[in-house]
Amino acid sequence: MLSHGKARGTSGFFWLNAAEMQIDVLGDGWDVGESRLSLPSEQKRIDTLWMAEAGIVDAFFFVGPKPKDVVRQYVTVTGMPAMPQLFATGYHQCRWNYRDEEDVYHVDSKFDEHDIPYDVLWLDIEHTDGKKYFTWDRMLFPHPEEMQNKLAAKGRRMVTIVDPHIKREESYHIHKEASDKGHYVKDATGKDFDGWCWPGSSSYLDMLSPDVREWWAEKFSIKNYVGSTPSLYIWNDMNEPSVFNGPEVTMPRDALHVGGVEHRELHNAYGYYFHMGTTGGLVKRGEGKDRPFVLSRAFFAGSQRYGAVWTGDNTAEWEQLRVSVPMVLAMGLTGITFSGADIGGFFGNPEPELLVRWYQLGAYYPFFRGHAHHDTKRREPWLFGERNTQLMRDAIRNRYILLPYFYTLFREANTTGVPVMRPLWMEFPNDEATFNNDEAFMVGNSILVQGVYSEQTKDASVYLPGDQSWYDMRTGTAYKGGVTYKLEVSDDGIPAFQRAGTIIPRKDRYRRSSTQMVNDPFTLVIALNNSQSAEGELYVDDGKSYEFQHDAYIHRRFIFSEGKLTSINLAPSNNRRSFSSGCVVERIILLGLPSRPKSALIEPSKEKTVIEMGPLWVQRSQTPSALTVRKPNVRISEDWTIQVL
Ligand code: NBV
Repeated sequence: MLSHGKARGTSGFFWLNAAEMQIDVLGDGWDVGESRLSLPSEQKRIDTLWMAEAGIVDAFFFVGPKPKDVVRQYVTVTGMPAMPQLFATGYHQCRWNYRDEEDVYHVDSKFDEHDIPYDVLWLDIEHTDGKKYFTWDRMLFPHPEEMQNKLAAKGRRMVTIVDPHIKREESYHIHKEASDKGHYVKDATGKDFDGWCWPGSSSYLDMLSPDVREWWAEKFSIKNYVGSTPSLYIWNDMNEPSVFNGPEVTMPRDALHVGGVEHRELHNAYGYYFHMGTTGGLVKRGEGKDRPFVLSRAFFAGSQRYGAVWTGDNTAEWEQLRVSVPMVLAMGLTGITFSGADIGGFFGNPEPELLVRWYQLGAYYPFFRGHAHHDTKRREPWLFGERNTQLMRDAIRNRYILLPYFYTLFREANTTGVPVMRPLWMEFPNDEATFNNDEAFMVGNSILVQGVYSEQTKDASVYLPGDQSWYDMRTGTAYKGGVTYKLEVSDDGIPAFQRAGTIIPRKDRYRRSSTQMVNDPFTLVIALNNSQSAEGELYVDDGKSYEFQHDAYIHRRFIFSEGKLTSINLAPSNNRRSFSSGCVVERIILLGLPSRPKSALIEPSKEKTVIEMGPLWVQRSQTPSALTVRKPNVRISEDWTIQVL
C-alpha cells in the first residue's frame, strides 16, 4: 500500500504474505460510517483493513517522504529490478501462433521489407510436440537451430514458451525424471497432483523447492534443450498456476509442497518461484556472459529480480488501452518496472485506428510487445494499408530512437528501484492536479506522454505540470507548465513532451534491430528551462553480459549551463574492468535558446563546429525547427565541453 498526499508526503506498507488476502479500503465513497465523513477534510483519513487466510504477520513500513524514496526503500526489502539486455528493450513480435518455420521467415522478412525494426520473434504453445515443453513439433519446425541462427545473423532473437504444467506421459523425459525424483506438487493424499491443462493430464513442478529449481535450471542448457541456441529466450505462462479443472481454475489449497507446506500458504508466489527457476536456468546457460530474458504472466513481490511481466489477456477495446496505463504504472510502483500490455489487445480484432494508437502508446511501455489470440485475424503492422503501416513504423521507430534513454532508465531502476514509467505525481509530488491523472504518464523524469483513448479523436486535453516549460517532442513548440491545454491531435502520433531542464540521449539512425545500432552515434536533445540550463544522463554497457556489475560501463552526466555543455563521468574512476565505446555524439539539438548562435567551440580539441537550423524529429517533416550543433563528434566515453558562441 502506498499513500501519498501533499501535506503528509508519501509512505508505504508491505505485508509479505502469499496467501489469499483481502484488503478493505475505507475511504470516501466506501462504507466508512457517518462519524468519519463529517470530519473536516484535513482530519479525514483513509483506513485499511487487512485479512489473510494463512501465513504470519511479516510487515514493513516505508517512511518516504517522497514517492521515489518509498520505492527505493521497498526494493531494499524485495530486491532490485534486473538489468535487461539491450535487445529486450526493443520491440517484440508475438502471436499465438507463428505456425511454422516458413511463417517465421515470412514475418521476419516482412519487417525488413517494410523497414520496421524489431528484435524478437516469439513462439507460443503450438510450436511444441503435444504441449510438451522443451520439444518441437518437427513437422512444423524441422530445423529450429537453423531458424534461430538465421534470425540471429540479423541480430534478432527468438522466445519460446515454457509453462509449468508437465504432460503426464511416460515417454516424456521431463515427466519421467520429475516423477521419479518426486519433484511434483502432491495432492492432499500425498500422490502427485494431477490436473488438466493444455497437454491434458498434467502435474506441476514444486518450484518452492530449491532442489527442483536447480534441476529445472539444467533443462535450459543448450545440450538439454534440444533445438535451442544461445539466442533463444523464454516465456513462462499459466504459472498462477492455471489448472483448468481445479477449484478457482488453480491448484486446490490443500495441495502439498516441499516440507508439507500447503498450497494456500504460497499460492500467490508460485509463479514467482517458477519465474525464478527459469531465470536461474538462463543465467546458468549464459555463464555470466548473457543476461537472461524471461517473461512471466504470474508474479509476486520481488519478481522484478527475474525479468519482465505483462498484464495478461486483454481485449482489443479502447477502454483496455486506457486501463493498461494505470496497470503498468501500479506495477512500477512495486518495483516491477519491466512490464507492458499486449499491443492491439489479445482477444478480438482491433480496428486499424485502435491498433495504431496502441502502438503509439505501447512504444512507451517498458516492455513493448505485440501479441494476439489464435482466433484473431493476422495483424502484423503491414497488413492495414500504406498509411497505417507508416504510422506503426513511426511508432516503433520512435521507440528505437529513444532506446539509449530507455536503457539509461532501466539502469536507474536497477540501482534505485525507481520505475521507467512513472505516474505524474512521482515527478510532481506537490501538484495535486496530477494525483488522479492516470491517462498521462512520465517516462523517466524527462518525457510526459498523453495517451489517446478513443476513436476519431481530434483534440486531447493535456495537463502539463510544474512551473517550467514543456517542448512538444516532434515540433519543438514550447508550452508553459501548470496549465491544461486542449491540443489538436492527428493520426501521426500521440502527444509527448520533453520537460524543460532535461537532456535526452537518442540514436536517430534507422536500423533493423537494436543490435545493429550498437555503434551508431548519439543525438542529445537539450531542452532548456527558465534559467537556460538542463541536465541529463547516459548509461551504456555491453548490453548483454554481467560485466557492468564489475564497473564495466560508461555513465555520463550532461550539464548545460551558461551556454556550455559539459560531459561529466559518473562511473567509478578506478573501474575494476572497463567498457569502451567508440561512439560519438553526432548532433546536439537545442530547444529554448533565446538567441541564434552560429558556432560552438569544442574543448579539449579546440575545434569549432557549425550551429544551424535542423529538423527536431527524424520522422516528421524535414522543415528545420530546432538549433542543431552539427557533428561535434565528441566521444561519449570522454570528458569534453561544448561552448555555444
Ligand atoms: O499460450 C497461449 C496463451 C498466450 O498466448 C497468452 O498470452 C496467455 O496469457 N495463454 C495465455 C493461454 C491461453 C489463453 C486463452
